[in-house]
Amino acid sequence: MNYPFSLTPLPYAPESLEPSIDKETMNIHHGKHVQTYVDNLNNALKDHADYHSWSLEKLLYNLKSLPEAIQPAIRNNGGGVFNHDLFFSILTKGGSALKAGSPLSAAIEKKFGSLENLQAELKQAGLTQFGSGWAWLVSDKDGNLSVAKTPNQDTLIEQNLTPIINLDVWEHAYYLLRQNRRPEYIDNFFNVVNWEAAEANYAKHKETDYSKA
Ligand code: MN3
Repeated sequence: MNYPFSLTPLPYAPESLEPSIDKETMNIHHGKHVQTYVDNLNNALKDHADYHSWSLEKLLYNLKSLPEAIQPAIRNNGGGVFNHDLFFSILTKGGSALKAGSPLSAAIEKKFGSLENLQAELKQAGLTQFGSGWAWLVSDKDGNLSVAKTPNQDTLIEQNLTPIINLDVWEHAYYLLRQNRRPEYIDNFFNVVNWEAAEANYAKHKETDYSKA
């Protein structure tokens, strides 16, 4: 995917994550917030034809080599597009189970002891991200997992980490249904995580190299 970027369609109906995440939140989150990131990303690149062939990952990995005038817009809006494409792709109606004995399941047990422990750590990362941002489960090249958090729409692309799942803790992700109750939103998020998609993301950890994006 390169310029002009477009909004990735939701891979399911906006109501399908109910009651964990409501239809109206999904419609506004995807159709308004993410659309705005897409539009602002394209606007920032409009007069910079040199970068029109660059993928989103390449733009984000090489952020510091871009013209200074467009760096903040690419960081915020390019990051916004990347983060949300992942986020919506790792959710599914009713959630899907982590397969016992799978490579991801084994890596989670090795690092966290159990899926419950991992979820507790992700929840803690999401709760302690002050203001807006994201909590992440990521893998390094050797398949070692870790939990991370990023402010705003920052990504972990510059660190060359493979994202497995991410959790949006911006208020726009939950405020309509849950107001200030971020812990309740995070608990509900875990009900709709698509662990099959997470497994597919984990399978890419050896080949992830954003320097070649
Ligand atoms: Mn969001």
